[in-house]
Amino acid sequence: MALELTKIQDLMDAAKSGDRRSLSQLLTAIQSGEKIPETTSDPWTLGVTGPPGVGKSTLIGKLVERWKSSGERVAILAIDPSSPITGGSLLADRIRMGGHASGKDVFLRSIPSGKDVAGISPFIGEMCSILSECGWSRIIIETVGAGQSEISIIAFADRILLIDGPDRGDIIQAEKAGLMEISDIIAVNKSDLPGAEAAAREIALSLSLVEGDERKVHLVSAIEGHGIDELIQEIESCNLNSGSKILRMKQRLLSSWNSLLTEHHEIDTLLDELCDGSITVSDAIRHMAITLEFGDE
Ligand SMILES: Nc1nc2c(ncn2[C@@H]2O[C@H](COP(=O)(O)OP(=O)(O)OP(=O)(O)O)[C@@H](O)[C@H]2O)c(=O)[nH]1
Ligand SMILES: [Mg+2]
Repeated sequence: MALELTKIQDLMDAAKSGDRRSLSQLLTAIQSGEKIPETTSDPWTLGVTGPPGVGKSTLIGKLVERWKSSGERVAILAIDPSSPITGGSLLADRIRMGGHASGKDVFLRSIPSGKDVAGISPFIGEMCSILSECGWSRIIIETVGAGQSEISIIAFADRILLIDGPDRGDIIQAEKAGLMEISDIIAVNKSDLPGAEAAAREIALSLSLVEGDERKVHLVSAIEGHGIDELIQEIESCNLNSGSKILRMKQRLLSSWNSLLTEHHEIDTLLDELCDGSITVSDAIRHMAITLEFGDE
């Protein structure tokens, strides 16, 4: 059910003065497609992605610890494709992030996506804006980098950290998913395990083959806390206008465009007509482009 505008405004006011319940309700409203008034805030966002189990949440726990101690307020949006329901995954994420993922300066939201990971992406930008408006100065988006749809989410972050593991399979998976290209910062985690150094060397070698690619590979251990300071320094000084910006913008445009098309009021009719052969795909696209609704614009 749609929330009234005054109710949304009340939630915004309460969330801004620190009420977490109101903030959660606002995020839920955004996720269910409610239109929230635009904000003027400029969110600080970091996407953290990488193959399953490489230590993303553990490493985020370390980043949160450092940022908390320097006075930042950290919000984490953990996109969880394995969980179809809210709640269950939250506890697991908190545990993985360690004791730092709690307290008044941390806000953790698990977003269960089930199979429809790409369906989440249109809302991520808006969620980040609201979080920033409510005083969260560091916003982290964690996705399991397993496929194209996760890229559409992570592209809403202004800087992207790719975490790899010591296994060759992890690196191949990250490359296949196109994560290498879109990432600004690359780290190999689990440096306490054999194989991590070789993995970092291998990635550095493949980057060195691309002219103009100056990214270096950080070797870190989230468990032992090694390499975290250097990694944070690079995250903080990341050039937001690097080569990956155009890829991010392209992804943002594509996901917003996709959601406009899939929410088109005549989509079902057009699909039926495509099925019975009375129109072609080009006809459908032309029709949708002409009749798209762009709100007030
Ligand atoms: N040896 C070692 N193990 C680590 C390190 N970081 C994380 N782990 C372990 O790796 C496992 C997975 O860690 P998570 O932080 O849950 O990894 P993740 O990438 O967030 O996992 P998903 O969200 O399920 O994709 C856990 O058992 C961690 O304890 C590390 O630096 N060294
Ligand atoms: Mg995780």
